[in-house]
Amino acid sequence: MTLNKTFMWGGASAANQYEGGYNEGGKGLNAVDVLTNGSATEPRKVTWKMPNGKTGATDLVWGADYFKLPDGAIPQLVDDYYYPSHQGTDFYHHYQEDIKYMADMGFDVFRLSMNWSRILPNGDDEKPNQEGLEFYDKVFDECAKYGIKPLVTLSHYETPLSLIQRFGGWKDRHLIDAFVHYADVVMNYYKGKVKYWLTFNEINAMDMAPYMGGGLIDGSEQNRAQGAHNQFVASAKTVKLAHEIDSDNQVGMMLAYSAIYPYTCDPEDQLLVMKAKQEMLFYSDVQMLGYYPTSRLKKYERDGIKLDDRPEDYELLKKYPCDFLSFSCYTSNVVTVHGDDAKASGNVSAGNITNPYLETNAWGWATDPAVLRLGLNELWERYYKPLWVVENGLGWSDTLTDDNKIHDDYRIKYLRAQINSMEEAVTLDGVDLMGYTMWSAIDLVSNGTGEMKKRYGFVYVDRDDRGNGSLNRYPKDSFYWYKKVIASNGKDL
Ligand code: BGP
Repeated sequence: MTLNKTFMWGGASAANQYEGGYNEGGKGLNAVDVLTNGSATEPRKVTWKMPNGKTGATDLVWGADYFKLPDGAIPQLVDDYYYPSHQGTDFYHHYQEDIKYMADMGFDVFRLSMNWSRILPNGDDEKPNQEGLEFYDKVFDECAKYGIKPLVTLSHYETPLSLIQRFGGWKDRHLIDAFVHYADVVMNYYKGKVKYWLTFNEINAMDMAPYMGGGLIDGSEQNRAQGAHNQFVASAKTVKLAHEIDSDNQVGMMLAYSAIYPYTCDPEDQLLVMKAKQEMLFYSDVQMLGYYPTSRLKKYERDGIKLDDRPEDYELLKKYPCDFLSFSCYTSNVVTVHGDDAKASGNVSAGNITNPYLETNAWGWATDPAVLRLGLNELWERYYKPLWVVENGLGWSDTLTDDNKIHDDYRIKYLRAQINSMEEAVTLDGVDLMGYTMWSAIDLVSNGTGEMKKRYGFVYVDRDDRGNGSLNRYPKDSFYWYKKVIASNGKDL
């Protein structure tokens, strides 16, 4: 298998899970800063306060199609709760050490997100926070020292809390202007240092977790539709701006991709697959093709959804699609109308249909060796625009041995199959693939649960689910394996 010489290998992260320093250097709070930790079986919660002083916390359930805080509840920090994002795994104070580890593995690229509220503490401040700008400047200089290119996500679930408190999140068009102003500030400040940008992490999270994806405190279908529309317009304006600021800039969209299989060959199961794909690919259709797919317009018509839109929105969408499509891909999912049969055959876990041909991890995620080839082909043949795998990895509860080693052969096995599948899409099918950033470069807290025990990194961080630990770093066995993979440009798996 041969990948192009320009193929970029690396690893990924997100500020809200990794950075910490949540109240340092003038940073404002973001959406995730008011999320408690959960567990494999217990959801994370959004904490809030009522005008009368009453406080509480509401479940944040992934996959729920409706999420709403009690009337009048405003998300904010509340005493007596533990918030995993506040410390993350402390990249804020460990960035030099961590980037050195990345350099040792031979990274070409490091994907990180910028904490919007570190730059603009309230999300829409006219003047940026200089200390925040300087922090990322040091990070990019450190990357440059080793020839590592940054891939920057502008918003990875880090909607500034103040925008949520004042506007109810992305349902308000004010957020379009706030976001474009933020993009303008950072793209000018880091001109020449950052060339690859992503707008919204997993933009379809708007449907899957509206608080996380859209800062929505009321995740009704109407608000999700408006939130998505506003993000599309913000994305198009950002593409325009990025190209004006520096013709070298490339802006990608980011989709949460999963392959979807029918449990049986019953045509009804095929229709479920089709509908699930329409839900997911609506987001990439708008940003890569420049228009709404008719299936979504019909759905809005049926459901009585009315968008607060302008004719110029659609001109922008058409004129400024994204330069490339990046996506996360961990697993495949199964759908069926024959839930009872699946149950009787033992193919249901935690309410989801499981695939009898695949193994799952402790969180019920199937490890699917074909998923990247399938996904890459599907997205390539739909858009014929460059692709980038920006998240793929295995969450596992690693054990640190007495001599500070982590023998994560299960992760190596998973990644070997994934990279092989990805390389087949390139070499056998001709997919144009820019790079691969494994999730995650260094251990960080889980997005879905806030747990620390669901680890993904090549480097172990000594920190537990309640934030105890030395924060010392230890390379895992997969660290040395990945170094070989990169050195051989994917040949030595
Ligand atoms: C994606 C997110 C990441 C990341 C990953 C793994 O949805 O973009 O932020 O965390 O999933 O998920 P988890 O941490 O829940 O295992």
